[in-house]
Amino acid sequence: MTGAASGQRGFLGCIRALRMNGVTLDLEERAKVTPGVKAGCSGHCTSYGMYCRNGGKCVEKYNGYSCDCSATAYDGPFCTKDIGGFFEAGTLVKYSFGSEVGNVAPSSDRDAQISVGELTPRETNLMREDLAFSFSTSTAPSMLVYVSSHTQDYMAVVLRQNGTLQLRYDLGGLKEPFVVDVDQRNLANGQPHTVNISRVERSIHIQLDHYPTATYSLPESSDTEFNLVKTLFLGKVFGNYTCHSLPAAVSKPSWLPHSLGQRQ
Ligand SMILES: [Ca+2]
Repeated sequence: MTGAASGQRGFLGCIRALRMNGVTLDLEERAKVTPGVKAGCSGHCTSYGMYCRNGGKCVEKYNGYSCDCSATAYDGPFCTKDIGGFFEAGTLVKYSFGSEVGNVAPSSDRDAQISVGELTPRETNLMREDLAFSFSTSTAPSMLVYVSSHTQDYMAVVLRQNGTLQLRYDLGGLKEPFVVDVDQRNLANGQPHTVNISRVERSIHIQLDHYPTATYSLPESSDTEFNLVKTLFLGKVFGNYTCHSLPAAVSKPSWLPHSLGQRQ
């Protein structure tokens, strides 16, 4: 049953299977004779919800529906419009978490800084992260995402020299960062690729494009907390006096010096 009593902001949605004191009340009969209430629980989303794409949520409206794209990386009436940025070589975008709010990065680089501090507590210690993005490039090695912290903890997603995807986690406790070489596909082929990474404590799930999700586990000795998350970089790591731009940085095994976290 859809609809609402006219003249006031009431319930919008469907009520079904109404019972009181063990008696089923005939809602459909009553709906037919009540203005604004229709029999059946179809609504608009049942018929048209599939037009909300990319995980957009169909929202019932009084005279139709709309797509809520807020939990997706898309925009537009049907969540089909890509929200993305084209990066020229050496450029970066950074999102600062927590205490970096309002700070402006040195302007020597063409970079954009967007503060998302309001979204996270001032001191952010994460037991879990979810990260999803799409990219296309013909250039490898490249740094896709790097998340720094006020500690030595970091995570990074890079394309290696041969175009394969690599995930690096250092949450402390390990001599070397935990490295996952996702698979042998060359992703620097100009085609769009989708990456989904989620970590819950030691357990890491990575899904690449439509391939099955692969699961990895941080070693026992690894810390499970991503402490004092600071900045998310796309495209390049940027410090006050040093630019850890690619490709040089990625091609070295120790491309992220441990002191980097403190320096930027
Ligand atoms: Ca840690």
